[in-house]
Amino acid sequence: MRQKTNQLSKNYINKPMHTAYMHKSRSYMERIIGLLVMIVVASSCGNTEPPLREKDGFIMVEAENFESPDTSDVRRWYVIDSTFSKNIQGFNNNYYSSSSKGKYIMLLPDTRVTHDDTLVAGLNFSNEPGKIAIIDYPIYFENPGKYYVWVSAYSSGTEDNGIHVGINGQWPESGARMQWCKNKNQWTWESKQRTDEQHCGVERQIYLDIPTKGLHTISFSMREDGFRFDRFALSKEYKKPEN
Ligand SMILES: [Ca+2]
Ligand SMILES: [Ca+2]
Repeated sequence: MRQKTNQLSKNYINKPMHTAYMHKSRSYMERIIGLLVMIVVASSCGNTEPPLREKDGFIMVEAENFESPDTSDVRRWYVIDSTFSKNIQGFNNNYYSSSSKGKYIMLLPDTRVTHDDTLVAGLNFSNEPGKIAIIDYPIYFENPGKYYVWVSAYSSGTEDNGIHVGINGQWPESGARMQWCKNKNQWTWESKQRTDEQHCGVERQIYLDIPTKGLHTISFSMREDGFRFDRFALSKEYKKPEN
């Protein structure tokens, strides 16, 4: 016992050995810290979804994979699937089973269902893009240029069939007033722009210009509440996406 105590005191007062121990200890701590940093970086990478990527002039995106910068708006996009059970005005049916991946999004509440319901600009209708219920989709583009925007929507009336699309916080005229008229009560791909002359929309007028190779944010905003949105596609060709 005495011998051990003596040995400990000897080590304690033996400066070169003590310094060596400190160096060894610091080196060990540095390795631990380095390891912890690697674990944190690895886990954060694991939690980060890789960005959506355009390929060969085409990309298709599930609408339910949106990012929402503002959930406090007068209208909100709700993800509708087999588990949705909220009681919100205007939601009285569920079309998830026929939607892609069993999910779609819907703008609720829906207070203007028929033409006789009161239109309140800024509440259940917005002819101005980028004002209400904006949702974002960051997408990496290999090939910049002009892309037609196609959206698969489910319209069951005359007041649930309009939406706007924009890019990087800008809302160009070529993304305003996407419109659906035909094929009610089924998921329908469309790429038409409503105009004063053509209420059912004009082909080839809904498009976005992707300015550079790299990451850009594609956004949608409300035109009419009650809009049901399953997925969208950006395509250099004006061609209806295949289901
Ligand atoms: Ca509506
Ligand atoms: Ca979907």
